[in-house]
Amino acid sequence: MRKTIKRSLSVLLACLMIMSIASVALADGTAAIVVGTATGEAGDSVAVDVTLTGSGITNGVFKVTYNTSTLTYVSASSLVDAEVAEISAGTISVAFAKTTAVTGTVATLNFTIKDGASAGSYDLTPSFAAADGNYHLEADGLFADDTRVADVTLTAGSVTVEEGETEITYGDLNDDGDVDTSDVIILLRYVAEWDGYDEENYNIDAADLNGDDEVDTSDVIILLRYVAEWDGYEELPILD
Ligand SMILES: [Ca+2]
Ligand SMILES: [Ca+2]
Repeated sequence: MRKTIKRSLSVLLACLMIMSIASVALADGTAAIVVGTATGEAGDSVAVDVTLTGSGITNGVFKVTYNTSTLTYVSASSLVDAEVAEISAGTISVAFAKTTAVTGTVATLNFTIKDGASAGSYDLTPSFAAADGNYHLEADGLFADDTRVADVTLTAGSVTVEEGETEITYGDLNDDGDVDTSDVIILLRYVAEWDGYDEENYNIDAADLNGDDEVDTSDVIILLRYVAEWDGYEELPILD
């Protein structure tokens, strides 16, 4: 049933596009398309609302572009049965047609933030190439006297990617997932200031095993005892 409705909507939209190319009447009205914002970390799902304001707008087609190296478009949900589709990598088309005026959230776009995405703010940009004919907002009824809205304000949104909390495995200086004698050797050499045994090559943040904000021989002793399975050294760090 829903499929049928969607298909009819597509046909209707196609007809409307042809009709609007044939006779373009510019309305005095104004409208705005605003893309919202969302925040998350790599791997998170985020949802961004696309809202429309304006008077008597019944149908339209516009695009939203996004950064494909940071986001993956997943799906869209819509309160107005808009047709939302990724028409090319990084470009989402939003089309809607109603017999009554549409205002508010036209679609909610769902993305996932790619693993390894760098922290920062990434724009979601609505575009509205009126000259192109396919992209337009119209007011005053679906079937007759459609008038194209001339003055559309577009406001970009964004997805802000935050730095994820990196979990520290205390004692694992070489980040191989194990805490063992190789980590003891690295820590000994770091404390003895051997060349190449530094923060650049090893996870020295994981080496402060007594929580005194220093990495020194007391931490070496704790790590040795942990690896040798001394009583009372079952879990790192050892804070007292
Ligand atoms: Ca290790
Ligand atoms: Ca320490």
